[in-house]
Amino acid sequence: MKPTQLFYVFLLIVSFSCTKPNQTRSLNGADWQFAELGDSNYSPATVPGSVQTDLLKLGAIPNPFLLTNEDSIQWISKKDWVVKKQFSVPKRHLFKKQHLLQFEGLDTYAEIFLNDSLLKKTSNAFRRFEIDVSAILNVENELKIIFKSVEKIEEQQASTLDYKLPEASRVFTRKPQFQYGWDWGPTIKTVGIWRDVSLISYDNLRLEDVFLKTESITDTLAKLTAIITLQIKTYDNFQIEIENKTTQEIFSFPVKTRGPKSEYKFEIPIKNPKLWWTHSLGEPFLYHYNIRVKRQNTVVDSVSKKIGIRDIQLVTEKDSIGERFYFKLNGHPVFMKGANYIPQNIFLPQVTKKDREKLVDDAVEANMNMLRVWGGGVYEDDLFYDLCDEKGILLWQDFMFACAMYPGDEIFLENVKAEAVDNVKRLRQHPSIALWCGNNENSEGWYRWGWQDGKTEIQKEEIWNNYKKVFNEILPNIVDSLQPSISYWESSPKHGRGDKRYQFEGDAHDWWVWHDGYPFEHFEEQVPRFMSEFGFQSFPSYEAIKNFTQLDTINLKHPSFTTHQKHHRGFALIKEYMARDFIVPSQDRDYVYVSQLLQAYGISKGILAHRRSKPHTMGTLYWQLNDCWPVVSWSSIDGLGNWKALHYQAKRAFEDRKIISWEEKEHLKVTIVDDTFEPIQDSLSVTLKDFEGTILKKHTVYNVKTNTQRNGVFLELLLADFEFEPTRSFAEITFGNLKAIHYFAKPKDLALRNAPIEVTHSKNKLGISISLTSKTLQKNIFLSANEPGHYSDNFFDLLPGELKIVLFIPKNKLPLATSINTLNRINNKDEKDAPTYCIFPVN
Ligand code: BMA
Repeated sequence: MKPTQLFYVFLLIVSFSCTKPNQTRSLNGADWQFAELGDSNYSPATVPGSVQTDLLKLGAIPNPFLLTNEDSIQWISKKDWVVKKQFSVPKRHLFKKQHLLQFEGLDTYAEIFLNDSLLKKTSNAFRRFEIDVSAILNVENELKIIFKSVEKIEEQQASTLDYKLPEASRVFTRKPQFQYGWDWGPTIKTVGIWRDVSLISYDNLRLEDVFLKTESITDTLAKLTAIITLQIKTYDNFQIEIENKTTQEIFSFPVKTRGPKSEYKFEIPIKNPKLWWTHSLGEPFLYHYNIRVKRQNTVVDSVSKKIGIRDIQLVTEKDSIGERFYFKLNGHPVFMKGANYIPQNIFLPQVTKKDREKLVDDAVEANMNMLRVWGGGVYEDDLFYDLCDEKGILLWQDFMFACAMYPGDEIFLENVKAEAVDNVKRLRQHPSIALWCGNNENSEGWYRWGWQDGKTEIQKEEIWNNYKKVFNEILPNIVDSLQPSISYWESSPKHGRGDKRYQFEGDAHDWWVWHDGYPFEHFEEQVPRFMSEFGFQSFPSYEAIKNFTQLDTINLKHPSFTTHQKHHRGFALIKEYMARDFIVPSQDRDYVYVSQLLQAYGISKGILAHRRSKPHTMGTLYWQLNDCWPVVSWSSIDGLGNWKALHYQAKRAFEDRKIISWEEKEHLKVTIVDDTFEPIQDSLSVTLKDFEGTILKKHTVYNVKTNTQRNGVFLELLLADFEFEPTRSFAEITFGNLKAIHYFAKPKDLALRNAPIEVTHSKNKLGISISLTSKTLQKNIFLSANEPGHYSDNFFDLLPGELKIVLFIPKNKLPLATSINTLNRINNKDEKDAPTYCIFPVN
């Protein structure tokens, strides 16, 4: 034996006899390479990433977010691609007994090779794969993944059926469905390694999964079971330590390992538990845990968890009119306020931690307590759920199926099963998860969208049976076995808008407004038990428009709008609705502004109608919170992260205590919705004023007490008793420090006056503080700077004599002079008039 060989034998003995911690090495990075299959010229690639973003970085394709470039990159998903990396493993790691390659996300039809051995073929971008590579791992390695074109495979799969599945071939591929084109998103079918890749090496055992399951909660005790799954190589005695870092308690359990994969259960109590609440109702309190496996006093493997103790239930009991639909958090019914969330970028790995934090903060700031992770997107990254846990946002989590009927062959069903297990296991620890929902609009589509036309009875039966297998068997069974404390809901909405039960049972989507052209007032009629979708489009910010048109000015005739407005009737509908309620401006810049006011006007009408129907209605989630690129869409935050008028308006409409007024049978009616746990008492006043602030009449009701469970009419005035001109007056309604404005005419009919706004400013640490005042009512003042940034308030009404202070927080360091535009020409028929324009020198 040579001395070097002797050395290795020695090392081997050392490594076998003592205990070393497990190793996880990230294989992410910019040191990957990619090429079209068959091409020997490789170019640099980044993981996580996609072939599209690598090509973009190389300058080989134009930026698909700009102009009409989206069309020119469609060839990419028609090809097969290779992504590879050389990596070395230090000898001391190679000695470990077990080596696993772990892929968190492969998009999508992948063939994985290590050192030229085919390890596995995969076909699901939503799954995590672990492959044992112990037998073939070397010091020097090449990991190679071939991605097959989704289009070729889908074509082949479609040809095995004697009917066409609605809506498109995307149903055969388990990858984000919105990437096949949506009415707010581009068609970009990404290809590549979209989540982390790592190499896990161990000797004795590995913590595969830890779930700290809450069994029961009382004021004095939360009973938890720690369910710990170990992958075991060495059968031996171990110690499992569960440390509650928050209470500084350590629970220690001896374990004698059994089979190669075993589940262990331990009881771990929390005395006098502090509950997790949404940010609006309390503190989203989290307990911090460390779970360690020890052998001979060495920590072999460990994991940290943050958990929330809370009880969340979906209540769907029958009542006299149908079936209720509301969430109970820690025993209290909670009215849900929020929006539908879609992926933040079509190139999913491009979403940064900062982007994620900002969006969840934006939801919290707008007084939302629930987001719906919509089924056409993705099961989001862990960080998104961590943020919702920390910031107190509940999540309605769809499984990733949307607007289609899916196949039901054995391979597909097995694939779906594995995907659901992976994701429910990954997400079940998050206190933010409130519901698992099977799909978005699949059953509504089947019954209402003509999908059954032209199909034989046998074909229809087969398609519907396949639907039932996934959404009535596989998914509910998995939720029930892995996260039994959370409800499963088959499909959103429960009934389509053609169904009589729409208003009385389950959740609903109101697309009478927009798709069917109904006026916004429709939101106030047929109010359902829980509105999980309703929406209206607007243009994005000037910044976003200038970005994709690549112009310095706003030009709505620019050809890039052919790809940046995805709804075939989108522009016509915006114009039609605008003409109903607003004066349609002729200048493009003003049109963009009024389109946002229109969206905010319509959607807040809906929100307030739903809120004042509490407890008949117990939730309102508008469509949609955000965008995945810069586009004209239903979002309240555009693709560059800018708040549209709707987001500011939603913030006002979602306030926990809110005065809501409406007109009914010649009366002005007022309620105060109170979503807190603490009713308050005060005087409720309605002051009628003209646009110059002259008081025409005041009416006060004393000792009004809010009701946190249900709403009632607190004040009712016969309008005929007032002498006023509806187009020249408004009512200022106050209750303690709450305030609301009621207009008696549509925005287009208000006789607004052109009067100056006095604007002063000062610079402070955070940005620019802008003070505004005017002698006359100024409706919907829109502040816009030539610098990107955020405003503490915007698109607001300035009452006569009121002093309003707005903080502008710039995204970047401010240049020497910043110009801020105050635009409020919503009723200015004289288009030539220039809006107020101020240049603010910064120094
Ligand atoms: C809803 C959503 C999406 C769509 C939106 C606007 O039904 O589920 O499918 O983008 O309508 O049309």
